[in-house]
Amino acid sequence: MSSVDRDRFLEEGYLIVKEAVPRDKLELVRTAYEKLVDRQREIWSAERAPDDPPGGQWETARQPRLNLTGSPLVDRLDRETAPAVEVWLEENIRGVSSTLLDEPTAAVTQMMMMCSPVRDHGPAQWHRDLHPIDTAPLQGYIDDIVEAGPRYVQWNIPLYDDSVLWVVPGSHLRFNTPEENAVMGADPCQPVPSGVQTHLEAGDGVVYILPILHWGSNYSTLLRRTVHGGFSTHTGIDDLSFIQHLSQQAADTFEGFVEQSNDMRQHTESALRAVIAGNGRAYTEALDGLHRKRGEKGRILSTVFLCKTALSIRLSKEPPFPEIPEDLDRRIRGAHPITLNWGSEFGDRFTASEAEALWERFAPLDTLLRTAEEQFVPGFQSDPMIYHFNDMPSNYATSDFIASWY
Ligand SMILES: O=C(O)CCC(=O)C(=O)O
Ligand SMILES: [Fe+2]
Repeated sequence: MSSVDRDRFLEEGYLIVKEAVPRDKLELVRTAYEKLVDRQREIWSAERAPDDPPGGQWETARQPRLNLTGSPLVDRLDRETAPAVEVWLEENIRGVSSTLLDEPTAAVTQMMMMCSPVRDHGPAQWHRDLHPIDTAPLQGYIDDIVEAGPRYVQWNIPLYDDSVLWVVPGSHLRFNTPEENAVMGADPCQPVPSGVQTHLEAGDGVVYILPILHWGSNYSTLLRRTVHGGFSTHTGIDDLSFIQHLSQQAADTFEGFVEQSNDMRQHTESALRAVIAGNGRAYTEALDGLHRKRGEKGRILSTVFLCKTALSIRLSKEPPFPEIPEDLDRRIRGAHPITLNWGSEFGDRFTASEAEALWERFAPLDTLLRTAEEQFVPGFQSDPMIYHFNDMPSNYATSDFIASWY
């Protein structure tokens, strides 16, 4: 494995890794992905809407994106295309991720590929991959990262030279500056002065910490085939039908990822049951099960994530309650395992009355996460909203959440 400067990664929020894909495997990986592009194009063409061009999304999307396991493409994986999956287990990708996460068994969360569009779409918008409405305010992430490092790391691994991505070094640990807000507020599709362009050679990777400000600077027709996804303590993949095509070792590794996720689901359920039972000690023990190395900052971030999980569980029961903004409703219905939202079936673990009791205990925290009036901060994956973008509830610790039950 390449030597990895974790301190620099934590400080700057990103790291370039040379030969993430070993040079002697690059051609094999390109061939596998190109076959998947062809298969995905067939799927998009068949799925196209009546008004779409013959190629469907391939022709209309700003950034056509393959999702290897979260779409019908999973059924089109086979021995020929297995290298597209197995590359995720390379030492310079998974091994490096383990070191950066300080987690011996880092799990692939999602496996995707970003492609160049058929016609020029120009620059996208600067953003953080963060939507606080259904996750947590930026300050919660910052404090958690400073305390014990990131819970999730994300990769771009171009199979052809790629200079599309820009980042703002260090922005994962702070709010936007007034200057950044002014520039992004005026036009989110232009360079910001604090930004740095990455220049990656084919097979190199850039790994970054999620709330970093970044920019897809040019979605032109220049050939782009950039592997994209991330690693965490558990995976978002639950359909393992594809592992039959992998080497035994790779198949075993993916089975391990799913076991890790099942454990995390169990810890999540235990934490929520402890809230229902009003057992503060069991609650903190369950949080320690989710992340043994994290302290109070980790616990309070997870508590905010669980507030959203509790809301999602409550909303899965009849009659749905409470009234929530449409954007929150849409997002909370989809699974988001890296923030402990396990999707709609997870609600089935709780009865309607448990869901109601659970939400009663989280509702005061939900109020603290809200703002008095709708407001907006540029650079998030969010429209104006009635939840805080940046600030966590002030002077509020896990002990205050527990104390609020009595
Ligand atoms: O195109 C890229 O490299 C960045 C993509 C991105 O930021 C996103 O889809 O969230
Ligand atoms: Fe992004």
